[in-house]
Amino acid sequence: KSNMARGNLILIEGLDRSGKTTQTTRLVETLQRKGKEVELIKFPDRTTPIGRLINAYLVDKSFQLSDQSAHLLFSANRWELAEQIKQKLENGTNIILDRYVYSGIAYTAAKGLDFQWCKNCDIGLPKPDLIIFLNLINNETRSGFGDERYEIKSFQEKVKTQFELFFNEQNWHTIVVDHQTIEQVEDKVWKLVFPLVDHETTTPIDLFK
Ligand code: FDM
Repeated sequence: KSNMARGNLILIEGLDRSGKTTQTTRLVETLQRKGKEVELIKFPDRTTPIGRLINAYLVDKSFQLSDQSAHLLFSANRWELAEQIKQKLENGTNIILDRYVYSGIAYTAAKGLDFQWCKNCDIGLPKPDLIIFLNLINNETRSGFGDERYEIKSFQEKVKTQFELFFNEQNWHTIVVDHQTIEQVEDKVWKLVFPLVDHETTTPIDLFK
């Protein structure tokens, strides 16, 4: 069984308003058109019991939760789905993730918590075969912040600084999205994804360390 082709785990990360959701949706559609088995998983998954707590925390700024507790909930939300993700990959399904451990770490570390502490609870989760970070050099040009807890420009700047600490991470690719059309970004995403899905992946699923 270990020699059988498995699905690829592909992550699209980025700041708010960087186009993650548009790009993950388009990528899934493209893969489906090419006849590939593919599924989209968005974190936080707000539909699980833990996800509903996270949703309440994000939409209601009077919802009281320590930064540590909030962080652990986001991580627990990933662990809830970890076994299912592994199973699906092993059955040959490609999984596209919209946010994952790097968002988890960057958003909490931006509040001033210890970076390594932030990483610890995610150690052992399946590690993406490809990480695409949609970078916004200047988020001045993009309007449309909502009013969830983290949708404040000054905080987004801090989050970006934390994301930058991952730029040398293995499998990490950054796409600058400023002044680019959706189609131009989509094309760059596809150039990274294509080589992966074009051949059979047989290496074991790596774990986040
Ligand atoms: N977020 C997301 C975190 O703070 N930690 C996490 O582990 C994850 C996955 O939740 F502000 C933040 C990032 C964002 C918010 O995300 C909700 P979406 O993508 O806007 O739903």
